Amino acid sequence: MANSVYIDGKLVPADQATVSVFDHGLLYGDGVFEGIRVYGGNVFLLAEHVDRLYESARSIRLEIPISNQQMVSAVNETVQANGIDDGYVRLVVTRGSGTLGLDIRKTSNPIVIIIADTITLYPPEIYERGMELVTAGTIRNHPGALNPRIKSLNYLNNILAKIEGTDAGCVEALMLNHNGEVAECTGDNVFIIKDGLIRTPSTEAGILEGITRNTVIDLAREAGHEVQETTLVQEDIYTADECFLTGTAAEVIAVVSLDGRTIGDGTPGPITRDLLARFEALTRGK
Ligand code: PXG
Repeated sequence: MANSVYIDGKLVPADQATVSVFDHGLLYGDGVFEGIRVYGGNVFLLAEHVDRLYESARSIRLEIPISNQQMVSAVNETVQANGIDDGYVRLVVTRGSGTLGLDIRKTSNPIVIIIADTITLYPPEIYERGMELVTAGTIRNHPGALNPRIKSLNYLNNILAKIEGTDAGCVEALMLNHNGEVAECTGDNVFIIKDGLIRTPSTEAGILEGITRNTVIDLAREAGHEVQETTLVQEDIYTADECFLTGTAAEVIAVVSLDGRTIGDGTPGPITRDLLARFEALTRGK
């Protein structure tokens, strides 16, 4: 466990880092968060994650009490204080405590929390053999209700889909949008490869615009691949040559079946493995 946690402007021992039961982050899921990787003591794409945090906050009309630059410094300070070399940062901003009731004007003092810890990964055999996926019956939030581009503390939509996945013996689940198109997984973006062309749902599908997704798109284009952001349906995944997921926790991971249907030859494909190698070279200097 982390030994010190940044909360409300200070680093405090982890067991003393507490929030009020009247915090609207707890009472209503009213707040935003980020999950960021640390590789070799460096916080990976910290500026991009902090920018996305401030954008999420702006979308829910939450004013973060410190500047973007102060946030960057506080994250680095917390990582150093915990001696994290390879690990994970959880950044949380809650609405702060207030009276019962939804009115944000009755809250005060948004709370900034930074936890720097180690990370639990999917088991190594899933990386070697590839992941099996099922499609969840729970559809991704309609962008007109709670836009998936906002990384809010309200993650029940994803949790309900994840339960369907784990009930089916999978570690992730595919989520469709309100139009029945492929959106994303519960905590990962999805890509397919067909006839050498790499395709991924566009942000219009109602997804979180993953930072790993954008990094992998750049890496793929640098390697000379064509990448299309487009509409995908389940059938495109069933008939793909390769499929993989991207995310801060998972990095790049092959998908070998969806709903019991084998994708390609049922093993992690060559382009997926090449992109994973490029991602590892970028993050670990391999
Ligand atoms: N879609 C959703 C819904 C996510 O929550 C991604 C895609 C991938 O985005 P990034 O930017 O990570 O490539 C996510 C990321 C956590 C945690 O603590 C959640 C995520 C990432 C890291 C930690 O639950 N979700």
